[in-house]
Amino acid sequence: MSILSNIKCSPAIILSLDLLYGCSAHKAETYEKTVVFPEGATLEEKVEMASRVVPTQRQLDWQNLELTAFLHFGVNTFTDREWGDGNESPEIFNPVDLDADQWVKSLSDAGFKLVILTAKHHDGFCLWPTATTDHSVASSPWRDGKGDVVADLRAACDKYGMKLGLYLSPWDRNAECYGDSPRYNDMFVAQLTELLTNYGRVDEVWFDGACGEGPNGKKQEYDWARFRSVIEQLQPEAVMAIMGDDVRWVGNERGLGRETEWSLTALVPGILAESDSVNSALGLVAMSPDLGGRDIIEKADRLYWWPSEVDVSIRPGWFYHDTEQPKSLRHLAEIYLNSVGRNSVLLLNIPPDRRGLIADADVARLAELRKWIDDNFTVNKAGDIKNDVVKVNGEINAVMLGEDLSKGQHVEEFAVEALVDGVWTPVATGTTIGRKRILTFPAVSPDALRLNVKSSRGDVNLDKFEAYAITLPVETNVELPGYGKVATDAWKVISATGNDADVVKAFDGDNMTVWTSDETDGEKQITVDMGSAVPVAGFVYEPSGADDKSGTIFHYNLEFSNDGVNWNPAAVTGEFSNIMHNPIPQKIYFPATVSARYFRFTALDEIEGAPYITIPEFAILTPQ
Ligand code: FUL
Repeated sequence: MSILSNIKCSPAIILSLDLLYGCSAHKAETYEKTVVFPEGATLEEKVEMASRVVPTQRQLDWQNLELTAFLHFGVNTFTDREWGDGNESPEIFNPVDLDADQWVKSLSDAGFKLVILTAKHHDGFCLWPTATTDHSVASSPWRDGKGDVVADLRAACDKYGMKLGLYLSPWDRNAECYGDSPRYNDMFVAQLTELLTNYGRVDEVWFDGACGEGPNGKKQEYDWARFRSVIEQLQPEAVMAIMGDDVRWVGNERGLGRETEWSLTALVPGILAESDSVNSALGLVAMSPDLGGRDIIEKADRLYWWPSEVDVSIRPGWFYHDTEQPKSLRHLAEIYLNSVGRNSVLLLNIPPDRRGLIADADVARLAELRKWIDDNFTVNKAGDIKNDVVKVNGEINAVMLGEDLSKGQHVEEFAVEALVDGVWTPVATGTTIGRKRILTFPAVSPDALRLNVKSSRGDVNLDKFEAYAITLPVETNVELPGYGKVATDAWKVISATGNDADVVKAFDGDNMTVWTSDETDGEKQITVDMGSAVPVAGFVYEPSGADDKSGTIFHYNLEFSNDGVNWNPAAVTGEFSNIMHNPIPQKIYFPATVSARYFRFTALDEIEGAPYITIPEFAILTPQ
C-alpha cells in the first residue's frame, strides 16, 4: 500500500495546496501523537505527513495550562541537601505548621493551574503512608505518624480548583531492592498504584531521569512499558512526563526554552526501547538546539508529539534552604518570556520550608509575577486578525503569536512586519511559533502589523496575533548578606594534581577560565596556604560558565589545617547533588565556623567518571 493511499491528492499537489491554505481531502487524515514514515519516503512526503501529526487531547489540555508549579519537599528540606542519600531518619521530618491550603492558595492566586508534589524524591522517603516501605511519613513524628502530605494537597487542590500532579522518583537510594530490577519494579508499581488510586484525579505523573550521576549508582532496569500501562489504566487523563512520552524535558533547569521549539520532535522518548539507538544515530539529545526541523526530519524515520516543559526553581536549589533567596522579579519575568513565550509550559518550583509553608518572600514574588504578567499582557493593542494583518493602536514593543495546535504545529519561519509611514518593515523574525510565541523589539507605533510566514508545513492556523507595550522589571537581586569571599591575593598553592602554573585560574573570580587537573587514577587535590588564619564559614565550587562542563566534580572532601602538617579530622565531605543538570555555584555552608590558614580540596570523582577534574572557580566563605 502506498504511504499516501489514504490521501486523495499527490504529495506535490498537497504541498502546493497546503501553501495556499488547504487540501481539504487530507485535512481529515491526522496522525495522533506519532507518525512512522514508510521506507523510502522523500523529504516532501515526510514533511507533509509531519504537518498532519496532532497531539492527544490530554497533551493539548496540558499545553494549554501554561503555568504549572512544582513543590520540592521532603527529608532534604530538613537536612539542607538537594539529594538525600536514603539514610535519613524519618525522625527528622516534622513540618509542624504544614498547611497545603497556603501552598495552593498562593499558587492559585498567581495563576498556576496544576501543582506537582515530590511524593518521593531520590532519597526514597514517601510523603504518603505507603504500604511498600517504612521509610515514610508514617514513621515520622509529624502528626504522630498519622499525616499524609499527598492527602492534604489533594484536599487543598479540590478547594481551589487546582489540578494535581505527582513526582515519583524512579531512582531510590533507600529501597533495599533497588537494582534488583524485577523486585524494585514491583515495588515501584505498588507505589504508583497507591498514588494513582487513593488521591482522586491526577493530571501529571512526573518520572525524573536522574539515576545516580556518575559511576556509583546501582543499575536498575526500569519496566517503563509496565509503568505506562499502570497510568493508562488508573489515570487515563494524566500526562506522563520526562521519563514519559507525553511531556518532554526542555533540556536545562535554567528556565530557558528554545528559540526553535517544535512540539513534534524526532527525539525518541527515553521510555521507549529504541530511544538510545535511534537518538544517537540522529545525533539528538534532550539539549539539542532543534529537535524537529526539516534537516532532522530528513534523517528521521518517525516523529513524536512530545511538547516541552521548562522546569526551573524560584530559588537556586530545588529544595528550600535558609541560605538561599528567591529569584528576582526580573529573572522570573525573563523566564516567563523564555518558556511560555517559546511554546513551552513553565513548571516553576516553589519549595515549602521546614515549617511546611511557602516562605513569605516566595509568596510575595509569586504575587509580583502575576501582577507583572497582568500589567503587561492585558491591554492588547492589536485589533482583529484579517488576512494575517492586525491594526495597531499606539506604541508597542512586543507581539504574542499563537498557532491552533489541535491542527498540528506548522510555522517554520516568519517575520513580523510593521506598517510605518506606509512602509512594511520587519520588527521581529523567528522560526517556530507553537502555542504561544512572544517576541520583543524596540518600540514602534505602527498603523498595522502583518505576519509574513516564510516557510510552513501545511496551513497556518494562527489563533493569536496580539501586540503589547511591555516593561521589564528592574533587576534587584542581591547576594545573601552575612557571607563574603576571602580575598585570594595572599594565597599560595602548596600542591596541585598537575598543571601548577595554571592553578590560579581556579581562584581568579572568573568561571570562564578553568583549571584542569592531570589525568590520573583516583583523587585530585589542591592544597592552598591562605597566608593567615581566617574564620571559614563555607565554600563555593562553581562549574564552568562555558557549555563544556566536562571535568565537573561530583563528590568532594575539604580539610583544614593551621600549620599545613596536621589536618583536621572533621573534614567536610559531600556530593554536589544534581550539579550535572543544574550547574549553579555550589555554596556549602558549615554548621559552625572553623579557623584555618590552609585548606586541602579533594575531588573524589568526576560527574561522568572522567580521569581529570576542573575547578573553574573556588572560593572560601567567611562571615561578614
Ligand atoms: C532533577 C532531580 O535530580 C532534581 O533533584 C529535581 O528533582 C529536578 C526537578 O529533577 O533531575
